[in-house]
Amino acid sequence: TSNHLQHVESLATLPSGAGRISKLNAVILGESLASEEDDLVFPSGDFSRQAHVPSPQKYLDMYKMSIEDPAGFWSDIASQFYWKQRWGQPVYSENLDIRKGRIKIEWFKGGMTNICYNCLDRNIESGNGEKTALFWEGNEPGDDGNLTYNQLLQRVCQLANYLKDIGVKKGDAVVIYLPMLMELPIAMLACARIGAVHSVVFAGFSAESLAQRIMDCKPKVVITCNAVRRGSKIIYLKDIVDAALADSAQNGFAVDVCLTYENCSALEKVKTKWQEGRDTWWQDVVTKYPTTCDVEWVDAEDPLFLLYTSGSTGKPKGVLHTTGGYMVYTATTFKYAFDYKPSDIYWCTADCGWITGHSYVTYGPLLNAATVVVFEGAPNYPDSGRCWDIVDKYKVSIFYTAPTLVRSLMREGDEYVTRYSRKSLRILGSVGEPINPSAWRWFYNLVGDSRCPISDTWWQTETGGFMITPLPGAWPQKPGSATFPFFGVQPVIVDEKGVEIEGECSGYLCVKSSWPGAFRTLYGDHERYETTYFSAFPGYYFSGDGCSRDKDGYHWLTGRVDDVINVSGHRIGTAEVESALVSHPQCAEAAVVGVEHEVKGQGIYAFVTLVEGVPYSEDLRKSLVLTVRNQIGAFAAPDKIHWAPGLPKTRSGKIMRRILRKIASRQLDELGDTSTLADPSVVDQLIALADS
Ligand code: 6R9
Repeated sequence: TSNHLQHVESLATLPSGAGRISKLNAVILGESLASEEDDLVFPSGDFSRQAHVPSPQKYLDMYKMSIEDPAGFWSDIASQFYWKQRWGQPVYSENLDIRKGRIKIEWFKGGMTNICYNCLDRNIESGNGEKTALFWEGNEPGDDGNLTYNQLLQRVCQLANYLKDIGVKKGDAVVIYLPMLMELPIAMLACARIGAVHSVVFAGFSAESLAQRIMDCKPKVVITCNAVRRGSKIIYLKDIVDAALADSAQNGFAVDVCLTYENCSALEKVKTKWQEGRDTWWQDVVTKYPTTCDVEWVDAEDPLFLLYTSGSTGKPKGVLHTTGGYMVYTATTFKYAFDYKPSDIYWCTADCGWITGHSYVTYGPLLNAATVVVFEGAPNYPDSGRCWDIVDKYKVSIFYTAPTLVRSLMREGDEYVTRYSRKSLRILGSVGEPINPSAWRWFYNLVGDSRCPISDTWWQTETGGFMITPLPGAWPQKPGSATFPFFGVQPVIVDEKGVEIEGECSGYLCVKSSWPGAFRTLYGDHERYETTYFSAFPGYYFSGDGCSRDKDGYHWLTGRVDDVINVSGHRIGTAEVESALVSHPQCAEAAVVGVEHEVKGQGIYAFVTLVEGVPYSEDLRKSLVLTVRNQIGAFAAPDKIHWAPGLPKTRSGKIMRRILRKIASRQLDELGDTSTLADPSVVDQLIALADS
């Protein structure tokens, strides 16, 4: 069925002579203690024995089932959720082949359910009402709170009732622009309860980016807060929202209501600007509503949320996820990849403004009745031990974060880690970019005391949930490899002609059949969905990532192969940064490439040419960087501006980024052929100006 299956089968059935395989058998027999040999890191026998998937064989059996009978496999799992009405037949239908017509993916169509009901009411009915759903840790140590499942449901219902009362209906969009307060998952769940479509915008985005998203999805209401503290800084979010709403209104779309939470952790009481008739304090209205609210039953294929993400052109893409398949998929991936048990305390450091916060702060964990830590602050405030302080305080057992955070803490020294016990930790997780083996080992050996498997989860906003991920009890790990596909996922590696390559190889990572958590379209632009993801390699979903597979069938992600840069796990399109730069009145042209960055993974390196007669200066550099910060957000600010009198272009006028990448990374002896350039001398000019 799949060449992946052959790989893992051969791995599991090799004779036990080789050292590697006898180790593997030891794992299967549950005899091995945590040990490291060659490049393999084994879970301990104790760990494997208690795991949901305790052995390669068990993984293989389940994987095989999921590929041979996806409908049966996923129906069994879906039956564990509450459905007002069961789905019809077929369980799923798909067309991933652009040559055969419109791309279409549907799962559990005809089934009526509600994801908020499944996160809250269902878990309360099964006896988890008094279990802690959320622990909230504020920016300031000592500032904290918590909600049980019962209390969370009440809060969600109050907001849901308020939203209904102001006219929000099934299918309406709601934009949420909040920091990591409990009100953020509350707002997401309240939308889901009434069938409204939430679109969370990361609260680090600028007013312009927010306005762009508001104008695209046209929400009735925007939910925000007055201000937030982050580290020692205070950020006045409402001012940013005001600017975005003014911008949007000027462009013909006025938002009716701006619901503003008064965030008490923003201790300084500043006067929040107010537009009467539009702005409402959350605390003044929401708390007056009843604490129960009927559920809006929706079709499995009704939209749940929109989340904008960067692509290789300037305009962000509104990735649309629907309800039923996403629910089943996030819950299942969470359970298996983190080997989740009811006694776990789970903390994911991602912000709900990104997909990780949707699937693995809010939905996946709550669907499993997990206890989730929500952290408002910054990981280095008041010092670099904050994460481990939080781990000890809440007895966190599953800690999920990004390589960029691991690398930045690694630089601060081991002392910040060893000062804390971390005894509660059981499993570690990594997401957002490839984790370099050295960071992997530091995370594993130091943070996890060499006893916690690392789930290095490869997935995307588009995939909804984990695609390639270790199942921590099943497989020995290789530092830096995301290992094997999750149940139901058929990854393939293709060459530049779109031909699947077998065995040990590297190429473009595609997926060959649908999975329940897949996105269904780009909001308002199904054609862009088809061209971006399904046209490069007809017959497949193309991820935009490069990948290699080693002799044992392990997958190694190698990063984006398109014009997307991954900065600290945040996707940023080079075109977006370029268009921000050229909007500066003194910038004529810009070309942006990614360069290796010690902490961020990739940094943003911008080549700019200036309007005729404008001299380059330090002030101009600052002003260019500021333009990007203002238009996209601080996280997209270029690390380096390289003034260029001219850019290397082909005779047809195409910028040769290959050459720019080499110059940016100072690999000057690898520039390759420059003879096809319209003016080869610009390359020497650029090199001469590189460090000025
Ligand atoms: C979940 C998320 C997706 C892109 C993806 C890839 C990179 C994410 C990774 C990883 C290697 C991992 N990526 N996880 N690369 N190993 N474990 O990050 O979604 O923001 O959409 O980014 O991130 O390049 O294509 P998103």
